[in-house]
Amino acid sequence: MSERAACFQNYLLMAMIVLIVTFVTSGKGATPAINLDVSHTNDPTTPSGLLVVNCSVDANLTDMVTVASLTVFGSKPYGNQGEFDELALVDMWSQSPKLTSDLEDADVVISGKTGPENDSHSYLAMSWNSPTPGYRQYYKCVANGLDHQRQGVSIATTVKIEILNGGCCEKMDSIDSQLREVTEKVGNTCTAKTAAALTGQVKNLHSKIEALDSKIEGEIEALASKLETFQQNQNLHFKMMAIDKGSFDVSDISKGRVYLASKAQAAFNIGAANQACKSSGGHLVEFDDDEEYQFVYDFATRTGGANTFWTGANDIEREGHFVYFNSKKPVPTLTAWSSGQPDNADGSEDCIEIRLTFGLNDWICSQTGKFVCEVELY
Ligand SMILES: *[C@@H]1O[C@H](CO)[C@@H](O)[C@H](O)[C@H]1NC(C)=O
Ligand SMILES: *[C@@H]1O[C@H](CO)[C@@H](O)[C@H](O)[C@H]1NC(C)=O
Ligand SMILES: *[C@@H]1O[C@H](CO)[C@@H](O)[C@H](O)[C@H]1NC(C)=O
Ligand SMILES: [Ca+2]
Ligand SMILES: [Ca+2]
Repeated sequence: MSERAACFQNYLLMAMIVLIVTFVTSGKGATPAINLDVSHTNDPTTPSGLLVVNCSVDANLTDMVTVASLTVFGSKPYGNQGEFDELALVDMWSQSPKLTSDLEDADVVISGKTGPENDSHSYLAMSWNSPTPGYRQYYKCVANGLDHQRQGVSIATTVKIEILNGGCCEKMDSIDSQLREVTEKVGNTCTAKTAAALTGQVKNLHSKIEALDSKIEGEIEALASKLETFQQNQNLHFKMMAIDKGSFDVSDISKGRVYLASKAQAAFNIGAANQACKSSGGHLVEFDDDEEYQFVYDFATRTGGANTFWTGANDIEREGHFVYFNSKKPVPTLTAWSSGQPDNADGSEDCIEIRLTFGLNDWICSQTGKFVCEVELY
């Protein structure tokens, strides 16, 4: 037994009769009186790894007013919690922390102190680099001292250090990359599914819109044609309204036109007749072709009341060159001419009549007859 140990034993024997041994476990109570901090880098066994074991006592929180000694133990390499080696010690007499066993050739930095009485900052700290792979899993700290009655008190705490094999960082990296892989897979699946669903919905919408479009187009076309018909009808209505029915007999509608035959027979005045036609929304008749001539001839025949029905065709301006009075357009070649006509008989036949008993003929412009107008309804 060393001189120091013997001294401490005497001190204890003098101070107390019963040695009360109390184990205070770390984490019990709000603030533990004895703290064993074991801090380390993720893997202290790596060459750059650092392990720090620090035991401290806050005397204010315990009955132990005097901390006589602090001892740190480590479980045996690969050993159980119950098998400890004493590693370091500090006591109130020497005040110089010491390693008490060989730590696998580790370069240990040790610090610490105890007391004086009522000092709340007793501690014993050890730190060293890269513990050997068979590092100690458990560390224990024991504080021996005296309480207010100068009775011997002992408190202790034990901690286990948890280090992932192969290094925490590598494990974390591996888990991280696995997570990322899963996330990507889930993400891709979700995206692909969502995209397919969305594409389907968009296509669906497209075809619905197209269907609607063509429906609307059809409806618009139908409406447009209805409107056109309506406008035509309205136009027709107005034009029919504008015809002086007291002065004219009105034909059926043919190709959007009606023909008017003056009710009165009178000496023909081509200008006045055209003006009368204009008053009813038209002009002296102008045949575009034989078909139109035929329609008017039939109308005149039905109307009757005269043999002569005057037209807008004449060669007043230039003999033999027939034009229409209103439009000045040349009269097209017609096969409807009565045989031998136009003949400009006596050199004075410059207006064209429909003679019911003879056919299309040039005759003297001032002769008595009815005249025929043409009204374009639409
Ligand atoms: C150990 O703990 C004491 C008290 O908390 C502190 O003063 C000291 O700096 C610590 N030592 C190390 C190496 O952490
Ligand atoms: C411990 O108690 C002493 C005396 O009452 C006081 O001065 C000191 O601040 C206390 N320490 C702590 C950490 O509470
Ligand atoms: C330590 O504290 C106790 C109780 O508070 C007191 O009786 C004693 O005198 C103190 N000792 C010193 C050295 O201050
Ligand atoms: Ca003539
Ligand atoms: Ca003639």
